Amino acid sequence: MDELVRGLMSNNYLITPPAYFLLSEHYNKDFTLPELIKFAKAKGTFIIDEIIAEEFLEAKGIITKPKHLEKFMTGKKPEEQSPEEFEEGQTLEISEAEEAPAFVSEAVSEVVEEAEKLEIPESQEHLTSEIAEEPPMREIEETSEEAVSELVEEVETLEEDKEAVEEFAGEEETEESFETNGEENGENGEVKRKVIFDEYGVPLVAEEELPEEEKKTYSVYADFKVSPREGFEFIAKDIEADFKVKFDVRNVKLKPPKAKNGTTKEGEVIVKVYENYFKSRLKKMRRILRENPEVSGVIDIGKLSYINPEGDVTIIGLVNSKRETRNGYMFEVEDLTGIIKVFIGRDKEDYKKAFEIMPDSVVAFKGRYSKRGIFFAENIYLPDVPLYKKEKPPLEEKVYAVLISDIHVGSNKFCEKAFMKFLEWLNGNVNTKTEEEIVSRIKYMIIAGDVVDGIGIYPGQYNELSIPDIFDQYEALANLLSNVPEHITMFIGPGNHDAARTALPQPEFYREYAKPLYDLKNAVIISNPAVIDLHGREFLIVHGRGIEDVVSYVPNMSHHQPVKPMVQLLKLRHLAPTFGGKVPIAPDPEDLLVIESVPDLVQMGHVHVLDYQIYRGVFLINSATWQAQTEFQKMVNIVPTPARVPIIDVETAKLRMIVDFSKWCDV
Ligand code: D5M
Ligand code: FE
Ligand code: ZN
Repeated sequence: MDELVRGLMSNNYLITPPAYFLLSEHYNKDFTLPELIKFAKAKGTFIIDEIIAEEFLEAKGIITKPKHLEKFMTGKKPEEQSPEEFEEGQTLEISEAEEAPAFVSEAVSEVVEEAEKLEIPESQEHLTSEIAEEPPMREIEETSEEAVSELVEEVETLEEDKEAVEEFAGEEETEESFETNGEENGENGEVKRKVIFDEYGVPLVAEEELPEEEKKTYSVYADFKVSPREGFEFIAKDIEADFKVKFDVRNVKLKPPKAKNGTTKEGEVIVKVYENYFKSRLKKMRRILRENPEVSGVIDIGKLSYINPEGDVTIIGLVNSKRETRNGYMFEVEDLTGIIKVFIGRDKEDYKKAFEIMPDSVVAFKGRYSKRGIFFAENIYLPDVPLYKKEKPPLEEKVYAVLISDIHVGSNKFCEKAFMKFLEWLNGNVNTKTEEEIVSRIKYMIIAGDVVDGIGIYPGQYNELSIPDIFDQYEALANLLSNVPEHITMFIGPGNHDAARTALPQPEFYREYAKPLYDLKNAVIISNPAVIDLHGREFLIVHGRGIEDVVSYVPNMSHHQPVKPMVQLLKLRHLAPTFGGKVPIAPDPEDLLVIESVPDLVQMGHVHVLDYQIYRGVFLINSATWQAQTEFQKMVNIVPTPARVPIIDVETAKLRMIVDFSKWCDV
């Protein structure tokens, strides 16, 4: 075995083949093993993948520009950006990403040019004198002055950004942190390791220092078997199944942009990909917004200067940035024809809607264009859903669906006893007549992601795993789910803890890991997101990481009441609007996270709290979890509500009952 791989493995680190490819030629020449290990440890990972490898080589000064996307976009990985940092740098980063993500340095020189133009006092005078020539409308004059000082402020912010970028470019201080003192102190309760070198200088770990967890013995529930209660009548057996997977990411044919000729640079293709992604978002959202009769007289941003300045017009655009000012909110809005600053004053009726606009969402503004290049908005229209929903024809028979998510099998906080009780309940072990009626008519079960706890999801997670092997986690889950009565069809989609692509959308579970799930007779694997049609009712199933971004960008939103941010996403008709926020989004040529058709029900999980609400006839529900509070959640004050099972009446697509198994959740 190769020395680098062997050295890493003996220290309990793994390396992916692409990372190996990048690192192997420099190993022992430009860096040593302890340096690499120290770097990975500082990053909180024990898997050295391509991204870590590139960052490492960059920190060592071996390569200059990392190749992977996030770096290309912002100079930082999104996870490394705190929300505050993001807000500061947003104007620069997002507008670049949106239009055509050029290298940041180019952006900076543009910004400097813009700054130079704007910093000349005459230009300010020029603007004010123009205002004076306009009809003496006090309100406009004030706002315009405001806008000017806005721009000056902005220039200052951008100057700061420039400094930040320069700092980043010259960043080499990581170098210092590479002294090899031979001793590694664990953080987050990790096992302390002493690096010992063998005669060839390869670090080794002494047998007795291997983490005790390695010797964990655990059950994968192979002998947990429940059979349907004798004599129990399962009416659902005789109800004909009526389901279709209406939308699944895997069924969308995506056409990746091609390099024009053999000499096209990889970077150009990437730029094209982002361009296409945002074009697709704009196109889809325009269609949705135009369904709103109030959104009329829509004009391209590029044509604003041709119109009569007296009349009201509407623009639809993607919001590159948003900043609160003394008198209102200032946005930078873009469509395929141009970019414009949009201002809405505090005195406007729709001012409050400005809070709901997340970066990169698409909205409509109605108002007046001033020739100085600022659009003064009177109204804001979010894409939203229609006020009323058409009733669907009744069903002949009552039929129910069970919604769950975030089972987290493999976590030592997985409520296995409660989950087993739930499986017994599904098999007819009920307590009341109502429960009997319900169980007998359950025909579907939907599982919205985080079905296992996964491996290496966050630093220190290893210590909270009861099943420290991803294959065994899926095996264990499949063993449990094999006890779901066969007449119940299960729809199972991935979440951020699953073996699946991290970036949204997530097409499916990686088959080599989750094979036992694919092998379940009555399971249908779905993507995240997916739309399922049950008896003519549309269920939008999403794991729900987008909730995190709403909580960080929109005021008065919290993890404790996840349905509010869910409503917000529905109003924006997008499952994760903000690019470069907490949630990584894959720049597919088509934006598959747009909520294109209005669902009857939206199910999400992820935040582990049961919560539900009807919004304009759409039933939104967060289906909580089967995991009790973890150490991490304790630290950040996330209080889960495990083992509550919502039962949905398919006919109304609304809640029929919540069954509580939490008294068995005593982990
Ligand atoms: O997410 C469970 C809950 O924990 C959800 O509310 C998000 C929160 N969570 C998880 N990881 C993080 C980090 N790294 N920062 C902040 N909040 C987090 P789950 O996906 O099940 O882990
Ligand atoms: Fe989860
Ligand atoms: Zn999750």
